Amino acid sequence: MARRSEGAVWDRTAALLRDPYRFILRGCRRRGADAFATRLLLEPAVCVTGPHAAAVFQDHGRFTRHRAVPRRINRTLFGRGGVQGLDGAEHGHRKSVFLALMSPERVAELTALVEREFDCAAEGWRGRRKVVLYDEFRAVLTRAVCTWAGVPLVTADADRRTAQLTALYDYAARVGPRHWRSRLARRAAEDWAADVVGRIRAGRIEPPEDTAAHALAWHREPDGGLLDEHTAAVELLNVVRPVVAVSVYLAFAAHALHRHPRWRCELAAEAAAGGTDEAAADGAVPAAELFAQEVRRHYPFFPFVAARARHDMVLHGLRIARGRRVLLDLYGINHDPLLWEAPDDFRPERFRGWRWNLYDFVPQGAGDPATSHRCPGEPITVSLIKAVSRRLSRLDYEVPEQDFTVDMGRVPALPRSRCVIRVPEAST
Ligand code: MYR
Repeated sequence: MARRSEGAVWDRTAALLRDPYRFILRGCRRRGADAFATRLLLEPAVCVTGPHAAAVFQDHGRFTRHRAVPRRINRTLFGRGGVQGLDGAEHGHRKSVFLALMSPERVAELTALVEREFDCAAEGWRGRRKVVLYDEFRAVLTRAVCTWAGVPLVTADADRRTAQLTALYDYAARVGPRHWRSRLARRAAEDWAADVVGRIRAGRIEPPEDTAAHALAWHREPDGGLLDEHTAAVELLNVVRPVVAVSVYLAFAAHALHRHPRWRCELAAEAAAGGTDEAAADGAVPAAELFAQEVRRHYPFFPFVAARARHDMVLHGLRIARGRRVLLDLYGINHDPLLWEAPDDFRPERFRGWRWNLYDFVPQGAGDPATSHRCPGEPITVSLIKAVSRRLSRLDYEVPEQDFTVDMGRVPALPRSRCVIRVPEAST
């Protein structure tokens, strides 16, 4: 029998903000259910977890993304008019541009750019008293992704753009002055991206055809018209910003290499042997691949995603009214003991022989990336974690005393120290 969904009275926004990654899983466990009704942002809401809910959530006939994401997140992280808020055929058409930009060849080109920037940055780390890896990764990724995406970036502007792109995702879920910094950063970043789009359309710059800047400047909507300049800018940032946000995963990769030195040795040995991404002749998956996937499963990134019910429905025995905001737990699915053995342990070997499923390993969203809102950039994330982890594993560095605990009270979560290393002057 369906339970009523309107029972919750107290607003739980403060509890969600205190523990954003575990709020849904804990709420479900407390009730012994995979769904519960609550109240968030002063309106009734439903939280769901599990692969079944993840699959249902992707049905454009049952859920819409329209007005699903709170306004403050749209005004910072995503921007207005972007692909995240579209549904059905309109979403599929826009999403196809992003997928085309992320072919294996293009992912390899971005990886090579990141490796070059990493090597260049690492040269400058020698003898420095303190190297904060998360900050270094953000700068490396900004420079690489701008080149890759066809977005001109002069050296003098690199730090400012890195800070702006970071503020879009790093402060999006904050309240107070940080949130307003994120909003200001969005305005500045959109102006910057719109200027790039305008210059391309005016023939003043000509980035290669396979770049995001070119593709989005000339992308045609189903009605045959170009995107308006603002929307093209928002979508260009939807390519550039998430790549900079991969720095969060890279910081976690550094964290894992420190906490699990056996994997540092495995990766270093693989890199020394000229490790490639190809599975070995015997079908063995490279250690770097196992490691990268476990970094994405184990560490927190996106806590949950949001949609609104298109009509009244029952999900996991809970009645959900039309228009109700529904949050799908991502972190919880990746830590569900029914799906993962010892889910809180870091065990890359669990991915050996892993049978891929679109709904039970969901670090960057669930479902088929072509038809759902799952991030199309997962191959980029995996490739960059592998490349940087291999390089880090071979770098000669010391790890000074620091607070390595992961701050789960912020979104995105990060190691409190941001991962500090020291590279000796005469390292090899
Ligand atoms: C990106 O730039 O798209 C990836 C950034 C991921 C980390 C930021 C996560 C903020 C999530 C807010 C959750 C609100 C969802 C309704």
